[in-house]
Amino acid sequence: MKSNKLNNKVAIIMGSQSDYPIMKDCEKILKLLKVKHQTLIVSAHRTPKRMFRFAETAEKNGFGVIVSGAGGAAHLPGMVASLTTLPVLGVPIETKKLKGLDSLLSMVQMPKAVPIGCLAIDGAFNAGLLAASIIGNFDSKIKSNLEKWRRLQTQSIKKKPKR
Ligand code: RP5
Repeated sequence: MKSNKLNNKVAIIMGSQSDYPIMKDCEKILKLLKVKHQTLIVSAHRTPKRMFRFAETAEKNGFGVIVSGAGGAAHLPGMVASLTTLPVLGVPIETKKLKGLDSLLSMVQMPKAVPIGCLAIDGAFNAGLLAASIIGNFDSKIKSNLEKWRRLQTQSIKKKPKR
């Protein structure tokens, strides 16, 4: 699928409303870095048709990266990745029974041929940073926002611990 405009938007999708308290960290950093984004609930098993529509039109709709949170048998990022060649970053959400190990393994063990990038359990903030870094490859404003954020972070680290 060809897109003529600059695909500089990030889609933040999640399988359930219950993922939002974690996924809002991704919104937070994208907002700070002034990366355009849109947040949606898209479930692979509860709203499969919505997932298909979303994934198949994501590129045409100006998205350059998809960040997908999901918990348990976390198939959402892999399913979405199977329907688009946009980079998909998975955020395994911590679960009650298995502490998110289920979500992590579901994502990180994606079989050969359709990859996704997998962040840490509940790593939505880093997913946002990585998404900004990808967008920054072709959007110099975002790259410089990210560089500034990194500089400030470095400056904020004290040399000695507080006693
Ligand atoms: C997954 O099931 C979602 O991504 C969520 O992490 C998990 C539990 O969903 P709820 O039962 O809280 O809606 O699809």
